[in-house]
Amino acid sequence: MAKDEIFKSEKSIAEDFRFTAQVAEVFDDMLARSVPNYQQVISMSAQILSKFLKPGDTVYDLGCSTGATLLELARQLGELDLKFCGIDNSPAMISKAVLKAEIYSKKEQVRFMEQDITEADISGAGAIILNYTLQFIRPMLRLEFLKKVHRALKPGGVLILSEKIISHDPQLNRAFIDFYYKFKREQGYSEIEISKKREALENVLIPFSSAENRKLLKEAGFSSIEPFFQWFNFSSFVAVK
Ligand code: GEK
Repeated sequence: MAKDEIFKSEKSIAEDFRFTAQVAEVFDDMLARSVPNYQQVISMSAQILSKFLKPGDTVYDLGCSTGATLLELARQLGELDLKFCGIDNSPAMISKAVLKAEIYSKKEQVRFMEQDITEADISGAGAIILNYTLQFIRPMLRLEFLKKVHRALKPGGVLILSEKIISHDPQLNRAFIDFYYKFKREQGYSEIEISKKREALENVLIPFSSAENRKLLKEAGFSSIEPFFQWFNFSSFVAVK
């Protein structure tokens, strides 16, 4: 796996973060070292999906990046006869995802589409995964988008939503961010890399609080909503239609 050294160079220019070919190349390493408990959330999601899905159901992953989540879900839920579809608007991410599906011989079961998730046709979904991606959708558009996600699910279908979150309590917010930067240092990122990435994401990744995300899900129409995992400033919800 290529190592993420995007923000290592002293002279890398300050600009807003974008999902370019350079980022896609190192993205699996970036996620593994930047999202705490990434694999655990996927395995917990697989357990939830195995309870709610029926043979023939389709699982959509919106903002699928290089397909890591769907390919792992296809592996863990192999005996359930499910179909998987990943959607992302970064051409470089989708090319990587398609290549990985080929390498793991999963092309029949797992397909990938380059498209904007706010425009994609995802109707009739058994489950929708939206991991660390709603945070990149403009806040004003989030409710409308989640309503579309709700409409697209079959009755009884599930949404898995994972996000970076904030706390409106300044003391706890600061503490959780400090714990997160400690995690990143332990993953081998330097202070410079951490602060450059933070700057690049400043106007691009806009996190809500756990309560705000729950409220959005409720307003979008979901009846049962529960957080199933939280690590300081990262949280995952399951919501049932
Ligand atoms: C994972 N879920 O492995 N339409 C389509 N794709 C989008 C849009 C949009 N409007 N906005 C952002 N993206 C993955 C990780 S990464 C999270 C998701 C992160 C895509 C963008 O191209 C990128 O691949 C993904 O959303 C966000 O669990 O980088 O922090």
